[in-house]
Amino acid sequence: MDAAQTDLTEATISAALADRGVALRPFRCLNETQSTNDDALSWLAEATDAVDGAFVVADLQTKGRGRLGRTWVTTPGGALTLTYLMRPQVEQLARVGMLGALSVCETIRHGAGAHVRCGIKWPNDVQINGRKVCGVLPEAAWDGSRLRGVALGIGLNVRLDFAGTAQEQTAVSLEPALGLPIDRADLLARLIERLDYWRAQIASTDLFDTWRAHLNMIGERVSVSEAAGVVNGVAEAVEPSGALLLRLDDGSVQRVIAGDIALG
Ligand code: BT5
Repeated sequence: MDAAQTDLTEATISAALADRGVALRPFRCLNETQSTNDDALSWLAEATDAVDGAFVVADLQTKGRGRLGRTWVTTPGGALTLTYLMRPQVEQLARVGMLGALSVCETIRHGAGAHVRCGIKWPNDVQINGRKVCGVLPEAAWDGSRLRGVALGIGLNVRLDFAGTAQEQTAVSLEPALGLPIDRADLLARLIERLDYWRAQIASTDLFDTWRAHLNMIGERVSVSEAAGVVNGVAEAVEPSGALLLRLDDGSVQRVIAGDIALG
């Protein structure tokens, strides 16, 4: 393994956080786990030191999930697989996914060359040059009607090779896209710095405005697959709630709360 590609261990993570001036906090670093979101949700239930900003990171995730029970693919050492814990207010829940995608986008953009077009595909995929480099999965934990906390899951491809896989045409990894070796502990520290920054701004209009400015399909003709089927139109705007406003061919506006968007 190259010197720039240190293992993810408690020691390398603590050192990277200190190097980047990021506050130390409780974190769990696992060699292998099923899903860091499950670990984070259990940690939230224990309630001991699962403070806002605590995180779980794993070198290998064997049952990573996406939205709607979809599978999230990783290989050992190939990705940053992270869940960041938050204890936001209920009315801030819609902001959690925005905060995750925006933090990843800014982490990637910082220091990347002009050939790297990094944007957010509504609602919260991070893409480089139109290919998915990161998926975000916020999952809330409730005690009856009281919000216990949120597990903000982030899967960021670092050096996964998608050749010959189902994601060959749609996914990308950071190292080939940037043309640079990436130290995952340092990448993690830079990402935590951005997550902390936007966590502190969760109620601000700046978070929504900056997320919106990073969206890459506004003004484009798109098709959106949602539970009720596929709708086509122009992605006209987004609301502070995160909903997408789609201008249909008959001139009416449809509000889409959740779905998968594609160009064309
Ligand atoms: C997501 O779902 O994009 C959210 C993914 C969240 C993963 C993180 S990893 C840490 C935490 N722990 C977990 O168990 N999950 C979170 P969705 O929008 O539903 O996208 C899933 C789809 O993306 C799949 O159906 C594939 O088509 C595609 N896909 C799977 N793995 C991929 C990868 N590594 N890179 C790019 N695309 C992928």
